[in-house]
Amino acid sequence: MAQWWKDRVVYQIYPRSFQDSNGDGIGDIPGIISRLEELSKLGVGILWLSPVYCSPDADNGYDISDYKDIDPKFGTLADMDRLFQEAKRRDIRIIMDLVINHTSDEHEWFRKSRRREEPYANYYIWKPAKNGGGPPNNWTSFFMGSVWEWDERRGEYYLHLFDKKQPDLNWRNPRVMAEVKEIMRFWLTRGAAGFRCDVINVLYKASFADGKRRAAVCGLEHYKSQERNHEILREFRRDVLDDFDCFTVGECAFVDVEEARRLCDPKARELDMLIYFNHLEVDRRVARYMPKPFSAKRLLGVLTEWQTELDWNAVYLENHDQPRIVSHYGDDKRYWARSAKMLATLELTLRGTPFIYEGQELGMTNAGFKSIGELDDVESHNIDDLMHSFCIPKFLRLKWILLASRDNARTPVQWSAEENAGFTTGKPWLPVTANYRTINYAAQDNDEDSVLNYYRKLIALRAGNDILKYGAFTPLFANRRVMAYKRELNGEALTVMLSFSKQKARVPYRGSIVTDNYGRTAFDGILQPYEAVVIKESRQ
Ligand code: ISL
Ligand code: CA
Repeated sequence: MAQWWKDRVVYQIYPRSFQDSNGDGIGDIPGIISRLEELSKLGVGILWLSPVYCSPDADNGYDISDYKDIDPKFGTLADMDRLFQEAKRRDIRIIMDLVINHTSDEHEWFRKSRRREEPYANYYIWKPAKNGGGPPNNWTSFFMGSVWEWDERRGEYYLHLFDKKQPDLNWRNPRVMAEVKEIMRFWLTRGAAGFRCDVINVLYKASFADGKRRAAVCGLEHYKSQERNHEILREFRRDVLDDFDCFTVGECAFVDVEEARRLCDPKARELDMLIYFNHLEVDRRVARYMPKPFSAKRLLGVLTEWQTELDWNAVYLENHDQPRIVSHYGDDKRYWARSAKMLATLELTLRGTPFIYEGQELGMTNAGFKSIGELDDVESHNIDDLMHSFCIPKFLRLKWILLASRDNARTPVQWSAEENAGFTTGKPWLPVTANYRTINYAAQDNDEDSVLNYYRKLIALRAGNDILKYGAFTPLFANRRVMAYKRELNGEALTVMLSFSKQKARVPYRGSIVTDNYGRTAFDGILQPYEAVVIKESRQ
């Protein structure tokens, strides 16, 4: 069924790195408003804002201390209202980040919970020490180490799946449910068009027994996608979301297709679509920190499973937690522009709602960090400590972490060749990537052949093409370096061929060109390095 959130392309803004308006080195809401024209020109119809709520920034806003106010570094509620209005004028809708697995330890609820002050005493997951002072179980955090932190004041441990400054809410407490519903209503009434729901499949902890040892995240089986978690999502729909014209996209940790089918079942409507990770991990061993060689065949395998098993899903190649795609599956040196455009073709010819991350449309690259000291991200530092404790040598730790660090995607958007890439007149909170003098918006805006204009062209192509939006997906062929697939609707088909390699490759398909990143007008069956070709099948 057609829906506005299927027709449109989403653009993710990481507010602190998007555009600074007042010279403090931190991007802000007035900065976003000042760039709406550029976003409109790109052709995006929905913005997802990473958290802009009050936060002490232990995890850059994913630790919220007040859900109903804007952090002063980003602006005011009045600025946010103006952003909703200005975006609406350009027919752009906005979804907010809903982070409800945990809050900040500086949230008023937690400060009171710590003191056992009612009604907050049971808003979080508190447990007494076990066997003479030890933690309640062996679970490990997504950010390394135990999930349990001892609280002197309360004389109990509290649970945190992420940083110790991100205590998990207690989803057994009906008051927590009521609070969150009110928060959702607050933003939907102000103008939000839905939510990106942070780690939404781990809310409900069904038991606190020890976890299986040797799991990447120990304890997962006790809280991932529990029955009650599904119910909670249905309750959000019934009691809140159904009253508004909105959609949800849930970020789901360690999710597989089977679980995803259930979460996105159009009948149950727990989520409208979800964010999974497997397609970005085909060249990784343990989650994303240990590399192994890339294979286009493996990538097509993962994509095929997700494209065919779910009726609809989110499609993305970058976000604020992942390295830049051109540095990951592309080539950020000789074939930088070619490979950035090839990856654009991949994203915009799959079935689903495309999510483009700020700077992706410019082909922004990894940051080129040289030392751990340059990194801001809490996860990078924790993983470094953990690898250190396993005696992994420094040169390897450095190589792996600098390549995969979440900060690679968090450097400021490169708007121009001016100082600090036109992002700020002050000192940016995270340094601008050195290549901003050549890779930037101003240089690409009027260059017909630029990565930016290629994105504009493909977004427009998708908007006017029902095969690309709603056609069925069928894999055709893949090897280590190239892949081909087909999109088909009402007897019409488009074939997409992509090269992930510096070598030429022969493919067995022919037809008239719909789009191509080499600008050619006829296809001879040979893919050039990092070429992307979309053809309309010739009927022979
Ligand atoms: O589980 C993962 C991979 O399968 C992790 O990547 C996990 O889903 C991810 O770390 C969760 O990310 C989200 O919540 C975090 C926050 O730090 C991230 O920025 C956010 O996107 C805690 O709120
Ligand atoms: Ca600012």
